[in-house]
Amino acid sequence: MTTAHVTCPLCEATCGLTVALDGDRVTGVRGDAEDVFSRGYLCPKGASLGALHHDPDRLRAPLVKRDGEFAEVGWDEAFAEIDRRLRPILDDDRDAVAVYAGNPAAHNLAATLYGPVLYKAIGTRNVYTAGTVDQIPKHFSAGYLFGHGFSIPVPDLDRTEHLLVLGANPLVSNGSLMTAADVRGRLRAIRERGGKIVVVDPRRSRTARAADEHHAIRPGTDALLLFAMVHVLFAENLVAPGRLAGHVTGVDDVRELARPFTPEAVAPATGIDASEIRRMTRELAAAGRAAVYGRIGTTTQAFGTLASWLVDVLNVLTGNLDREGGAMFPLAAAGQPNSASGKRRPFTTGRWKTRVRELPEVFGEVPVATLADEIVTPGPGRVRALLTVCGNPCLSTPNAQRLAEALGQLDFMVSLDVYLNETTRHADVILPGPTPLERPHYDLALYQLAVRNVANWTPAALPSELPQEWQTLLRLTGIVTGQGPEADLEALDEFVAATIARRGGVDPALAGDRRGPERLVDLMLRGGPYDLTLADLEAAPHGVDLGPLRPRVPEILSTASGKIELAPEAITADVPRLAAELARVPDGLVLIGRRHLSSNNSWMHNLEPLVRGGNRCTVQVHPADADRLGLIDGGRALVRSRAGKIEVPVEVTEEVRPGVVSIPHGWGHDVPGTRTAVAAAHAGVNSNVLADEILLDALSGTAVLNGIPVEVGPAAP
Ligand SMILES: Nc1nc2c(c(=O)[nH]1)N[C@H]1C(S)=C(S)[C@@H](COP(=O)(O)OP(=O)(O)OC[C@H]3O[C@@H](n4cnc5c(=O)[nH]c(N)nc54)[C@H](O)[C@@H]3O)O[C@H]1N2
Ligand SMILES: Nc1nc2c(c(=O)[nH]1)N[C@H]1C(S)=C(S)[C@@H](COP(=O)(O)OP(=O)(O)OC[C@H]3O[C@@H](n4cnc5c(=O)[nH]c(N)nc54)[C@H](O)[C@@H]3O)O[C@H]1N2
Ligand code: SF4
Ligand SMILES: [Mo]
Repeated sequence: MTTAHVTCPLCEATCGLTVALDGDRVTGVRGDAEDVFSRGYLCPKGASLGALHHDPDRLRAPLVKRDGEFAEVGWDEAFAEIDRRLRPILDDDRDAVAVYAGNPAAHNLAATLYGPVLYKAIGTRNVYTAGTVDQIPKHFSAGYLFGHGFSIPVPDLDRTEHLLVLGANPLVSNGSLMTAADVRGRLRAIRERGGKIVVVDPRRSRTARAADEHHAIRPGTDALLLFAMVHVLFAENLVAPGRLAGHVTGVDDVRELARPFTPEAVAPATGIDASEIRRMTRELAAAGRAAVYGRIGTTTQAFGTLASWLVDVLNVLTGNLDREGGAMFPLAAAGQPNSASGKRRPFTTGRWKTRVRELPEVFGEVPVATLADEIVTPGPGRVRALLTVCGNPCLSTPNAQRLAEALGQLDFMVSLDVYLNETTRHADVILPGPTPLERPHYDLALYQLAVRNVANWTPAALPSELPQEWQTLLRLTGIVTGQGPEADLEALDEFVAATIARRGGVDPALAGDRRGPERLVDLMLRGGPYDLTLADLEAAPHGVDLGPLRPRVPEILSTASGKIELAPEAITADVPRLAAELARVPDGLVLIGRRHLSSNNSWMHNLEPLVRGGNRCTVQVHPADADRLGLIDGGRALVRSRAGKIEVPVEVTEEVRPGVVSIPHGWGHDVPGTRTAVAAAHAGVNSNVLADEILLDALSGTAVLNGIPVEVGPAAP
């Protein structure tokens, strides 16, 4: 019996886990009580790492499709097939090859480091990620406000006394754009020290139930509420940026922009009383240390960028940005933007536009909502090949049915994935990778959003029969750069290491014999702000605590002016569209999503321990709506939108507000040609058949996944 200490890579919380091993069998997974960040916390998903590792359906060899059937092949054969079929398309038009990188790519060290190398080598403008069904509005607003799309303030959970949460359910999601292992304990501690938690959410979520106060807002109207709060701050002389005053421009512009958004004006649309909005604002302003925090419910909606911007406008105007207990900028040990180069390249968006719908690029990518358009619309520049990396867009992106049909029109598709599932069944070649226990891990992306500065290195707990994904990604890089499947991977890796070393201002030779991600992380740590090396982290299996968040203004600011630019034109240009909402009388039902502690988007439903306990894929309907629509609890509903229709079991509950129905995403596993037996037996339905690819946040192109107009009625018997 041995034990291994690993950082869980399944969600953003980065819990430390202790894995008990008997040879190569996982016999148990516990929270690591000594982990400097998570202190023993774990959730059902982390506890299922062993089930994932041993899942018989998980792919253990490359698959190539021949005459419509997948066959297991050797790695050389798989790469030869890719070279043969992808090269002619690339030689003809680089943009004809699209990339879709999914959520686990951000939790996967190989994909984080070597994925972008490959995408750049392909040289396509058609880069799509799960970001445009997620957080791109926050990058957009952070980029313009602070100068870098990754300069995202996170609530200083451990010291705040007042937390205003909009559109997030961290007690279930375990936190997002807020890396906070054991968020449950951290939120409880806020209340134990006399602080207050206020939740704005159309659903009485688990977090709402645990809060002091819950406001059931109408979906998609957060920007109106937040603007009204800004209005009240100005109207009642509560604007107090404090230390930030000398570091902010645009405050007067914000005052003018907020003028029409009085509490009375926004009350009908938001469903929140004007007097409540005034009280919420006064309490926020009066709190010594407060943070406003918004997540999925505020980003994947019609005014995602405006809402994300206004969250930080409130933080700035109340003096809570960059203050202890407020919304602060983490300082990660590795990979922090700007840390060494110190160059100021003003943030910009729209450097290119998509071919069919002319949607602007943001943060180097374009909206996945238009991927199907790019495949099905003929003409020069049409997408003819697709590479997916850790993604399941057939379940996770809007008008999923149309996308699935579009994938059938591709000339070639490659997927890096651990399952043959709803998306990868469309691929011609599937390249599997090792499990989280078979690969090293360091949470490069998420430590940049952590509520406490920490660093934790995980060596591979078990050997893998499969190549590491960084090797697979480099081999693909060799292919797309014309060096063929036998390209010199050493030389390619040397090149990547030299680039990382230059960026960090360190000598690549310092990493000695290390290769692959080990070398890159070592170089990044050496170039980082704490003078750490990988050896330091290897000597600390429970992590290194680098202390609470510290103020970073003005050093963090990389805007053209060197200030926080509170009213950038690129954002305020969308305010008239929001103002038009004031006159709109809300009518009809709208659909929102929801998450469950035992789910992880679409892909962990093949693990028995996570799907036990009844069908979770139901449409939640308020009793008043159920009566009006003739729906009964346990019956079946037909839900339609412009994009499609699905049938789904009804759950009548007061958890959702009237006028709102909720269906979780990531289900619909009953399609033919997959190899996920457990998931197929717990299929559920695909809610993204209803999500409309036409409905986007205007600025960022992020899909509207919350607030989709729908009609609901009883399904035909
Ligand atoms: N309606 C609605 N839709 C949503 C959302 C919503 O709230 N409502 N949420 C959105 C959000 S926030 C996100 S992030 C997206 C997620 O969208 P996606 O990232 O497209 O979907 P996932 O379900 O995360 O699928 C991950 C895929 O990666 C594979 N995978 C897992 N681990 C590995 C690995 O180590 N290596 C490789 N190569 N593959 C791996 C899995 O088998 C699976 O196929 O969904 C979005 N869609
Ligand atoms: N257990 C579990 N954890 C996860 C995931 C998972 O699938 N399962 N997914 C991971 C991923 S990829 C992400 S991005 C994060 C997401 O992390 P969170 O954003 O915390 O996750 P959600 O549970 O989707 O919370 C969104 C909340 O917004 C509410 N909402 C919907 N529309 C609106 C609106 O218009 N306004 C407001 N104010 N609220 C609205 C919903 O009712 C819901 O409670 O979770 C991550 N963690
Ligand atoms: S909360 Fe997230 S990081 Fe922690 S055990 Fe669960 S899935 Fe893993
Ligand atoms: Mo996400």
